[in-house]
Parts: sequence; structure tokens; C-alpha cells
Amino acid sequence: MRIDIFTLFPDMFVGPFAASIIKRAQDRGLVSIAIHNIRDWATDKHQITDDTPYGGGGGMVMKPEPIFAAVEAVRGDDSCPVILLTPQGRVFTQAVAQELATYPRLMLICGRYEGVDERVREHLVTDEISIGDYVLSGGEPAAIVVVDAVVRLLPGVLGYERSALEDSHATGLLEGPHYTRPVEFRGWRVPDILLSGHHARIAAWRRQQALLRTLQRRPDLLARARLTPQERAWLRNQGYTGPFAGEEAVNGKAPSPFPA
Ligand code: JAH
Repeated sequence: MRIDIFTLFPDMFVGPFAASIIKRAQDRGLVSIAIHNIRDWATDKHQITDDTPYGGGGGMVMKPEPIFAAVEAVRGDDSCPVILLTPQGRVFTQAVAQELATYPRLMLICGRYEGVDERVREHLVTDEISIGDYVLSGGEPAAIVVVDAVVRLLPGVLGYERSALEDSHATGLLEGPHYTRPVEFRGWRVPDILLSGHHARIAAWRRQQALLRTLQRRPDLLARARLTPQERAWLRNQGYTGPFAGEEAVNGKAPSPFPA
């Protein structure tokens, strides 16, 4: 996969992309990431990339010409998703990351100031993504989050020690507790079941812990998780009253099985 990022602050990407999984993926040729400074495509003497908003009001808006010039020059004749990171976009989830990971090429545009001229959204951008409901100073941290989540899904990026399929949010559940040596730390012992060597019982305990932790911290996730009928019944017993996948809620109630 090739990823092109358009930004006024290219320095913000240097550290995050020069370490850990993303660095390894680039070194192995599994992804090629290019950072482009939008300012390089400004044509005036002062290389201006922003201007005051028509209609008045405070702040500045990113001008369309340098963004169009940058994206069109780098894209060439290719067609690929051109994604704007913005609080107005669809919310980024593991499902969106999986979708983006299927493309051979992505372009990410990072806005700044009050945002970008609307003609960029209307005539250049193909997709708008938000990583959550909070205010950032610009789209750069969101672009780093999107790149991290997508790159680790590319074939060959993760080692065998951990498949992307086992990840929390790929299962639709939070993970339960993890322990490593020592078996006793400051008087706190590792649960005996994990030392028992009974692999099937350990797997069942871990699944139960994942269900319990999801119920306690993110019960909203249970509505979409893949659960057996036995697991659904057990969660009801633990006090879960919400919906499960396949049970279509109507006005907050389960639908009547009888025709109206
Ligand atoms: C801030 C342009 N979803 C988080 C997010 C993404 C982008 C921005 N803010 C929050 C942002 C200023 C200018 C984009």
C-alpha cells in the first residue's frame, strides 16, 4: 500500500512513523508513506495557504488552490480515496480501518485553522473521517491514528505472535486481564487457572473475563459482538438488558414475533 499525507506540519509525522510497527512495515516494503507539505504548492511569493473567510467572522480558512495542486500533482492519473480528517466525518472504527486496508493507495488531507474551503470537500475529497468527538488543533494526530490502525492490518505486518483477527474490536469484545512473571508480586498472585495447564479451561476463563469486562466497561459493544446463545444467556444472568446482534430493537423493545 502507498499512503500520501498532505499537511502544513510535516514534522508532526516524523517521530510516529520512525518507530515500532509502522517503521518495520516501511522497512519491509509493505507500505510506503510520503508526507507532502501543502505549502510547497502555494504559488505566491509568501507561499500563503490560508485566507480570511468570506462573509466575515474570525479565524482563517485553508485556500483551495494549493490543496488541489498538491493532491493532483502527487496522484497523477491514479484514482484512489482522498480522505479529509475532520470532526464532521464518519466515525473511524475497526470496520472502517478494514475497509481502508483493502485499497492499494490512500491519500489523507490534514486540515488546520477553522478548516478547508468547502470546494475541497465537494470536488476533491471522496471520504471524510473523524476519529472521535473532541477538538484537535488539526487533522495530523487523526491521520497518524488512521495510518497506524490501517497499516497493522496489511498482510505480513504483524508477526505470528499476534494475529489481527484476535485483536480486541476484531472479536467485538474488550480483552480480559493479562499476566506475566512473577507469579506473585507484592503479595498479588496470578489466578490459579492460568497456571493449571488446562488449555480448554483457560480459553473458557479468558472468554468469560472478556465478556465480563465488556459488560462492565463497554456494554454498548455487546450489541454488535459475535456471541453464542449460551454466552447471551450468561450475560443476561449477569444483568445485561441491552440488545444482541440479530435481535432488532423497535422503540427500545424486542419486536413482536406475531404479524400486526
Ligand atoms: C481540527 C481541522 N476527529 C478528530 C478531529 C479531526 C480533525 C480536527 N479536529 C478533530 C481538525 C482543526 C482543523 C481539523
